[in-house]
Amino acid sequence: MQDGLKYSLLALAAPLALGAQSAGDRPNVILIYADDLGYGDLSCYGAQAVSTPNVDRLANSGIRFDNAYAAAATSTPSRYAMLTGEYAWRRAGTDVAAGDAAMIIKPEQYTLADLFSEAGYKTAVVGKWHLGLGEESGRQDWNAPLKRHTKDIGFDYSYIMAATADRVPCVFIEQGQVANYDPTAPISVSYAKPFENEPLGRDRPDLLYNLKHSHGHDMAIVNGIGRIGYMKGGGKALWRDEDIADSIATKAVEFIERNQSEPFFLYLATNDVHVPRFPHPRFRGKSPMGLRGEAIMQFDYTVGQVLQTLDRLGLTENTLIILSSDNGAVIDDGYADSAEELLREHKPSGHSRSYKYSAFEGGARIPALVHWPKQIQQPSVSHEVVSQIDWIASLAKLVGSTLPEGAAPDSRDALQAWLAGDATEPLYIITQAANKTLAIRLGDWKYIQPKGGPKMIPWGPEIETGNSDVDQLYNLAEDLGEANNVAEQHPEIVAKLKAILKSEQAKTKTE
Ligand code: NG6
Ligand code: CA
Repeated sequence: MQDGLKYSLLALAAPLALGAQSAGDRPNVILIYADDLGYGDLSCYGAQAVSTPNVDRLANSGIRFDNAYAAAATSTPSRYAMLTGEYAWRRAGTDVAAGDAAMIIKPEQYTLADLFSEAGYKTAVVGKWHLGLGEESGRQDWNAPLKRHTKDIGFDYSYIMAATADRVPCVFIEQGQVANYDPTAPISVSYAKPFENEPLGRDRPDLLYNLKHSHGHDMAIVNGIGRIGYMKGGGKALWRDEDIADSIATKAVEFIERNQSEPFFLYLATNDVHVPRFPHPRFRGKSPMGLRGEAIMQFDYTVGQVLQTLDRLGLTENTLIILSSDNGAVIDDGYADSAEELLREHKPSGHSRSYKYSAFEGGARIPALVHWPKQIQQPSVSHEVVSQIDWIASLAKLVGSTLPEGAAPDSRDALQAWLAGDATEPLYIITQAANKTLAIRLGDWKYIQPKGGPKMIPWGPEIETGNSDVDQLYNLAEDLGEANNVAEQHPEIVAKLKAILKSEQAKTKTE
């Protein structure tokens, strides 16, 4: 089922009247954006070892894409590209961000949130942010309102984690201030040096009572788990990892309830299934895959909370939900959570090669589901090659907006592909691996730029980078697993894809 390239199209919904919706008719839009959820991690994508009934409900009455891509194989560049419509490789400072990074998207940049805000939507981001906060890296005062945050780039409401659950500060930030702030425990954060008298994971394994690290993650200890970066204070504002998903779901549901009578845009970025995987006790022991399987179940539960809320408020019919992930799957990403040992037959990347970080398909090929009962009446599987980079231009068309000059430079209108599952013309898709290697997909062909360097990631996870000294060309229709490099047999296709990449790279303005 997963190598869908070979399957014929299922019945597609009747042609849609796409384009600007009349003002009173505009759908609510919810992006449910998972973290590190792989192509093969959902039952609607063929997973057997875990069941995801709420996500499957979207697939059963929406469009399921089997050739969808994030713009990058890690979080920060992927989210940057998705929210701005500009490839992250065009900009310095868009690699995986520390928890004390300054805001990577500048207030003057146009974002998906600006688009909806200007179109009269109420906008929110709830969950994992990972795009920096404040004006200056390492100089934020976490005990006061942040000088720059999500409201400066179009979000009316926010309840976010600054970076990731494995990076300090381990607190939620609501409307630009630490939520549940505890004045008795002022917060200090550093990525440069430890704080005196604060125990570190590398010295005090005895304090790591919830999860031990397998690589990295040996600095600050919060909730019995080692993190990246140093932190002091926080008190009652510190999150408990087992409650993160519920906090995110609650704030998302409250936002929907508050805005039920006007159009809203919700970017719901879950912490699941990123490390440290430490789901709520009610999921414990429920998956044969252990913590990683339980984190997938918890993700599905969050989706269920959203769907139940929409049903209860009568909003399901005219809410467009796009569910996807920021990058491909990863198994051991730095904590000894038995993900590797308990995997058995489960294939987090489906039949794709490699994982998160990689230039191979496991890096940026992601699940993607689109659900909008009012427009999409019949379920289908779409084989169109689609990318998140095109969301902003496509959604602009949907709400009848014109992007300002220079905004979202890499985003193209692919609304027909995203909402009807069939494209008028095939678009090429560029993806970026963790080492900045670029790959391009056009039709069945995928080309990976030559880049020297190790074949395996040298710093921790056992993952193939996709690096090679020579051109790589794969025919994904015949060889989804990227086993046979056919660059030498098809020099004309290599030349064509190289030329497209070259002209795209030439567009980058030097800062
Ligand atoms: C890596 C982390 C990994 C994860 C990743 C970013 C170590 C050893 N590994 O550096 O655990 O946090 O960065 O993941 O620190 S992402 O999905 O947010 O891009
Ligand atoms: Ca991620």
